[in-house]
Amino acid sequence: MSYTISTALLHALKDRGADRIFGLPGDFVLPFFRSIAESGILPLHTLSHEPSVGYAADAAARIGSTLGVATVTYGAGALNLVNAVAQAYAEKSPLVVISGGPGADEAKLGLSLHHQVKSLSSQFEIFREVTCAQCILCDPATAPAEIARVLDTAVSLSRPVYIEIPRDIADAACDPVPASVPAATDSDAARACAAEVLHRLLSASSPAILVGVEARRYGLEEKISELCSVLGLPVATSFMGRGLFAGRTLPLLGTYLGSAGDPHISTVIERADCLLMLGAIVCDTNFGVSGRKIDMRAAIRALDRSVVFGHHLYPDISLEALIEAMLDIAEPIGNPVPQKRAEYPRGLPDDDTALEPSHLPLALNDLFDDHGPMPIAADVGDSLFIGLEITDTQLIAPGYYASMGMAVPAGMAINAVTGRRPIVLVGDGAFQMTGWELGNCPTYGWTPIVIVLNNRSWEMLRSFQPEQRYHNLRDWHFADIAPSLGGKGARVKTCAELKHALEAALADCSRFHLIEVMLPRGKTSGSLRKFASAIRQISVMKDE
Ligand code: S1T
Ligand code: MG
Repeated sequence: MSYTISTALLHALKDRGADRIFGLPGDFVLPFFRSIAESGILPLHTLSHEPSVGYAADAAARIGSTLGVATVTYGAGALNLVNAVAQAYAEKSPLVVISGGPGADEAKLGLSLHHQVKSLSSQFEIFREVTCAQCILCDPATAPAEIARVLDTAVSLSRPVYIEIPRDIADAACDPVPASVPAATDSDAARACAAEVLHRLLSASSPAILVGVEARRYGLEEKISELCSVLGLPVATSFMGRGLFAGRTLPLLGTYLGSAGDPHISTVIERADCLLMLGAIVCDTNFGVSGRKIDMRAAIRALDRSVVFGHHLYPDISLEALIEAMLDIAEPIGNPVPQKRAEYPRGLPDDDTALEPSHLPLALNDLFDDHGPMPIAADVGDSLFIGLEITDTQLIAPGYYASMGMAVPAGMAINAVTGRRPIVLVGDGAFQMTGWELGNCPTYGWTPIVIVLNNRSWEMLRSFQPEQRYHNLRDWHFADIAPSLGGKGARVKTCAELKHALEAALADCSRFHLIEVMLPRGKTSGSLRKFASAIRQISVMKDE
């Protein structure tokens, strides 16, 4: 079989688990797009704006625990992607950015090219800051090794990478890309580390386990649930790790969110005298909103291929190697106390009660009880917090970096990857950013159920700063635009209307449904209220 740089790259992506490409073409990347379409190696989904391409590819990576791929043109296209890639970097999603680039002869002309910023390498420099490995494929002889190096780094570090293909080289003949080589872990070191971790857990009087996103990124949910079941210790997920273990038998307490979350879970995690943190990103939304704070000196942190406790550091131990080594020697620790699982509110009134944010979890928990759980994509704003009050299910949400606009493209990606209809929870402000992308659903047969929480407000910001009028938004009547985008819209104001709109959406799998839920300004879910007051308390403490 003969390869070009483009087809060698496409095969390498597929061999490493990528199953589709999201993109938006431009002249610098047209040769690569032609190869995508004509080779048929991976399916291509085009969207309408690059931020959405980035969010969708990132979500595909998250939901499939594999590489996501975003393909864009040089300059105007790629720079439009930077924020989405930054989010993927911060939240550890292995997003492969493929950008077209100027050809060698064009670069030699000495003229400024269209889409060029300061210099031809400005774009490369910008992406260096938001990716963990980069290359420009300027030589067919070195391209296969460069592609392997960059893609394998994305897989092993679970972070975005950048590949630029000069447009005059996309069709050049080259060798196939070497097969991936799993990053090596020293198994003796992993065993020694596992023994020390278990010894510390055994010697503690109230140990606990907190699991974060790396469990999903590295496809370790199964093994971690097995380990947790053997150990019999209380287990919670971080905010970012919410949705982990959905549908498994693991006795999970729920999601830890400091003083903004369930007080029982906060007590267990904050009072632990040895907290095993498995793949949890240490950030303010994960850990900062807490009055008491976790004692990091007594914690064991396995993250970013290293394990740290106290002043000890075991470098180069992947989470997988640690978990496997622990599973080999783990035994039950003490007599686990019966664990109290988080309980979620149910029972939406079937009457004309005016809708408030607290009704959304009732409606969705009832729906999932009746029809089984569905995956959820939640945007920033109250949607993120309403998501915390819904039964554990697969969830894609940018809980840390918190860029608005992800949920609609992420919901479309969930639909593409899993073939299941997702629920998208999105505020009116966030919907204004990327809601138009729904117009691409009919092309690919995607049928998400999109719930737009229309409070005519940037309500989350209002909860930090109540007095300002610039948080007010106009009423855009989002349900009315659904038919022209190829979907069905319903605008609901009462509990009964919401219930019936959800049932109607579920019964009609032929198109996307947009349910515009009218909510009052000045009201939020209980979870956002607690989060905002925890944040306010922390800033008061800092001021004092
Ligand atoms: N721009 C982007 C891309 N992401 C952001 N997170 C922000 C700005 C700041 C921001 C928030 S929350 C919020 C903004 C503008 C308002 C969200 O409004 P809406 O989607 O209507 O949801 P709700 O009314 O439920 O709050 C955060 C805190 O960073
Ligand atoms: Mg709003």
